[in-house]
Amino acid sequence: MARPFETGLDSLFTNVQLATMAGGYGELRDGAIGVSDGRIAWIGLGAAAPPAAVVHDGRGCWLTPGLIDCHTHIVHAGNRSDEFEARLNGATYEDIARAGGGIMSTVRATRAASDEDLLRQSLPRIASLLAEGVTTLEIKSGYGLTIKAEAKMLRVARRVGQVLPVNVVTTFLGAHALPPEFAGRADDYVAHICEHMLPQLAAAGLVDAVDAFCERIGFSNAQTGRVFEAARAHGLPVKLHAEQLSDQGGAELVARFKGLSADHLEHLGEDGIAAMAAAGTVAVLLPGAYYFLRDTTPPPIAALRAAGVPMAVATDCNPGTSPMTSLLLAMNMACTLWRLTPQEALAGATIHAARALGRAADIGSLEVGKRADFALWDIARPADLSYAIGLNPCRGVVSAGVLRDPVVSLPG
Ligand code: DI6
Ligand code: FE
Repeated sequence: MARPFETGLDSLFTNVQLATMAGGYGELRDGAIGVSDGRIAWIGLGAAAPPAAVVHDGRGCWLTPGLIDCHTHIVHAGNRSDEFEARLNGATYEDIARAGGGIMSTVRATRAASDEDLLRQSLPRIASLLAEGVTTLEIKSGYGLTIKAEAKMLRVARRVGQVLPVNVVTTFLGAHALPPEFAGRADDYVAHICEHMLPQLAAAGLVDAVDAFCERIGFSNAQTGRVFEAARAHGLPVKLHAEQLSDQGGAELVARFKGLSADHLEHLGEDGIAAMAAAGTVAVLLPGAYYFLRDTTPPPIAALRAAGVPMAVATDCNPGTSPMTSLLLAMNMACTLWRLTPQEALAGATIHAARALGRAADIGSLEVGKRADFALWDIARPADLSYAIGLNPCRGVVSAGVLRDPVVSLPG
């Protein structure tokens, strides 16, 4: 069907204040942004805008790139409020993990759930993110730990992107914990990951990137390296849960593989920072886990900043260490707990998050040619997004050029 204005735009969002985040941060007052074929086709002053088939009045709202949550375990079954209580009564996260709870308790619940059940339990959490302007979401596996159950998690993650207006990026996290079937045989499990799990899941088109938990209660530096070699053999990018509870040299390892990101980083040292800076590996900051575990060692923010390492901010939404479904809250925590500036926090949830997913050419900033993913906010200044706690000022979301209400209705 011919469009009404063959030479014009499909749609124009006018009367908006743009925080473009192009090159880090940029503002354009009294701006407008035009969309054609789901892509940004024009950006400029409203007064100079070309004709469009549909014009949306932004009523003076701020318009930012759609937010990107670049690190989540949001597809999982069950919850662990019992462990939250146990920790409040004195147990530590590592005690609970060693006693067979922790990640393994979510593995049991996730293995037992059907595809439909897993989707149904995960959708309300995802809807909570979408209500705050999230347009791209990374979802990790890692609570299945068998080929069948990891495939189920990744299938459900892909399905999320079909039933809700969100762009989903999947990450295979088979090396999250040692499953009981391989108790005492971690090296055998790593071999199983490399020789069977990853090849089959990658062949099924379920894997966009590969991650591991490099930690005393996870996998060693050498074991993680083997997983990364396998990822490289399949042409898949890598990222890593690194230096969360102790310094395992994970950041240097993932940098050596030119990894997309090293995540958590509370115990990151100078060598890791230098390696990340040289490799262009993004630091993904996860203040929700730090807060929820009452950690007291902050990641070396000032040193990362000084070294020019891009910093992303994400929820780490998971039932054990960060049952958080608000990216705005993660931004606030990154500022209050770790002294990021609000501009850094916004870059962390947009352009740097895009880079942590290897998608910076396509999303994360308002630039001609990128996907038309925006969020519209009833705020006076962009810093308000990191400042308010518990207020959701999102007034509209545009996903691939299509305007929707922040609140999405769930299927079924
Ligand atoms: N680090 C984390 O914070 C999450 N996974 C990881 O490797 C925690 C996962 C959980 O406790 O369920
Ligand atoms: Fe995580």
